[in-house]
Amino acid sequence: MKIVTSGLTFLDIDAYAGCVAYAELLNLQSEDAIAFSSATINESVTQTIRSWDVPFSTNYVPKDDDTFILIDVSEPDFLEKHVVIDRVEEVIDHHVGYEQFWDEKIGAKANLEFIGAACTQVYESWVKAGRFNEMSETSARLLVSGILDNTLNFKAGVTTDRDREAYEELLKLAHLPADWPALYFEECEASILSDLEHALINDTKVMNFKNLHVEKIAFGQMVIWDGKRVINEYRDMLTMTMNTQATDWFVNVVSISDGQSFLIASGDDVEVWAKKILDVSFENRLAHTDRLWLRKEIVKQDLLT
Ligand SMILES: [Mn+2]
Repeated sequence: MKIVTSGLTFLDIDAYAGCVAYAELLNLQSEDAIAFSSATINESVTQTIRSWDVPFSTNYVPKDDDTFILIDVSEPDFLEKHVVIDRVEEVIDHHVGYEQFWDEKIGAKANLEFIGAACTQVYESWVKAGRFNEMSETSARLLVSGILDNTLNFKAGVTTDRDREAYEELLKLAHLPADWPALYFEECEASILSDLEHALINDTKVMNFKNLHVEKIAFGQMVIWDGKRVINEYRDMLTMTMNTQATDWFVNVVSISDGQSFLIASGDDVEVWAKKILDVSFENRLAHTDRLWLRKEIVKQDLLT
């Protein structure tokens, strides 16, 4: 069986949707495949989305002859815990850094491109297979939501025309309400704020950076509608939560409504690093940017600096 899966610690809507829609495509092509993850499904998969009838397995244990398809992840140390790396047959991801690793392992079956959403790549796989008109309404709805989320309603710098085209085409099959973007992001924010600590931990990665003078930091991200409100009302809780995760940490509060990121640094080393790569100034460990930055864009910026 082909196990379509993603990362180790948490699953966002881009990964969740991409796994479900790609497994559906494989099933249509008479392949034995399921979408599976044992990771925590985060708040970007809203209660509304969870109420849809989504074929997604959370308790399957892979067998010795299973193979794996990775969606929305390619970092070898960050894969779903059941994945056996030598039995990965395909990777579809939009994060940078491990192109050469996968090229050497699986060649052309590694589809690694820096675009807005892995869901866009999955949509394109359907088109390439000539089966797009057979996609279920549920998969189309999921992919629409994954693209919206990962491109931040097309305001994120990672957004490409391919993401916009995929979204427009998927909308035709999705039959969602016209105000779905606002409904989706408001529901995400309400869910995050109802359990801020948990949401932040679920979207925190321990990472190292070329330009950073400490070995590693915990990098938390929160994508919400109104960042100013969250900073004003919840900053102490953000700080306390990150202090439980690591000595050195960084939080990126992504504010969709006003197109900014609010950045919080744990101390001097992290502040110096962020200043250097993002050209921002901090006051009392807090900075804000004049555009939206996603964590994966900050990773890229670090590599380019
Ligand atoms: Mn993604």
